[in-house]
Amino acid sequence: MVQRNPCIANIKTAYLFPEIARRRREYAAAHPGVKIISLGVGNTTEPVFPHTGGGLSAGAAALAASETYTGYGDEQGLTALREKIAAVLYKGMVAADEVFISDGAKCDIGRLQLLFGAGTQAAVQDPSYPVYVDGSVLIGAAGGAMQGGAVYRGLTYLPCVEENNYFPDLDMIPPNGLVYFCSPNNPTGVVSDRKQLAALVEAVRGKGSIIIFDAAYCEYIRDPALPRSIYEIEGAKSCAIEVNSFSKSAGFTGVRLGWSVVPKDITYTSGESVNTDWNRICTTIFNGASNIAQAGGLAALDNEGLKETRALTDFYLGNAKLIRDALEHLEISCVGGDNSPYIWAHFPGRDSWDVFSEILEKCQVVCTPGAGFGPTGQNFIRFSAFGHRADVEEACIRLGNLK
Ligand code: PGU
Repeated sequence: MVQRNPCIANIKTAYLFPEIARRRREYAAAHPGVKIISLGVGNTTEPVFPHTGGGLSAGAAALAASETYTGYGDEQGLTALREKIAAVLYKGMVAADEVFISDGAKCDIGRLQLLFGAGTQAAVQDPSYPVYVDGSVLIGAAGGAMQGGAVYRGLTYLPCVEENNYFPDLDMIPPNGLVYFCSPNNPTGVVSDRKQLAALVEAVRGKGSIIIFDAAYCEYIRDPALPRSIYEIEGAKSCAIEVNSFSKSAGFTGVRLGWSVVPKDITYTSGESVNTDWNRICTTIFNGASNIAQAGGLAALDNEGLKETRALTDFYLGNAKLIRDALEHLEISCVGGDNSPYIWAHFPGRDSWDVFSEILEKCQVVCTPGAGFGPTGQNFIRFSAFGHRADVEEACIRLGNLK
């Protein structure tokens, strides 16, 4: 018999979103014929726009002709796409060989942890995208099993709550460790401003730590004063890795395309280059993103494609406004939804799984219980703005049943 990886035994039994899907199925089975609307998992619903879709089609067609067929590409991604991301999205703040194309931000968050391995101190915003926590536990970084509630021993939870404007106490960041930081934030929808991120970078540099900055929702930022990338902050190139994705900007959740920026300035305690190791990891256990997806990514970064990104994100932000207005009409206090596709709604004194069940039963709307994102999420519900407009409108009317 082969021994089970003890880190797997440490992890919570189910990943958050499959658990929500299970409860939805259970409800649907008990209530046949009822139309359930999902404002739960952040999954895109609208078709890829024509110019970007044309890139995907051309990528597929190229594979079907002998003159244009390509097999494996460079593990780090197409040079043209790395260059285009560096030039168009980062305006030259990062170099093409610091950009590594991936099959999505979630997969990269998992793989990046191989750079640091077991025993690494890790801090997460509380609440946060569960992959930072579960991924850390899987690799043994958190070093321990659950402590009770939703808390893992060995992980530092940085509460981000109304009282601190959803920005953590930087003194709590562990030295020589990792800090996962997401802005626009999943699940709160709050975006950190320039001053806050400058303080984060300064604190992290002072502690000899590294930020894993998740910018998956940066295309939802409408306020021009808010930073879209951590590299807009001075000093970040020596202490921050950024993960990003075409999922929510181009509707590529099912296509699978993302990237990580690993600056050459970042070194370990030993002085070795993190960028060189990331290159080694990518070439060893990743065989490159799909060439069809990358052809779509190139099109998404053309001027026409960028207009499509704006239109798609405008659409989901329109949904977010409807949801936020509906909740505020019910006098439910919330944040997010203006520069982000998530709304974080407060249900004081209530258990978030109970509120989840109440919303499912009274409104036939699926949402995400805040407790799934960490201990401070206990009295909150996350509403996702990803949905067809008519469904979102109907869901907003049904939320009136909560009165
Ligand atoms: N980073 C953040 C902050 C996310 O919220 C998500 C998706 C990803 C990365 C994943 O990006 P990919 O490039 O598509 O891999 N979060 C969604 C979907 C749930 C999930 O498990 O990824 C959500 O509902 O939170």
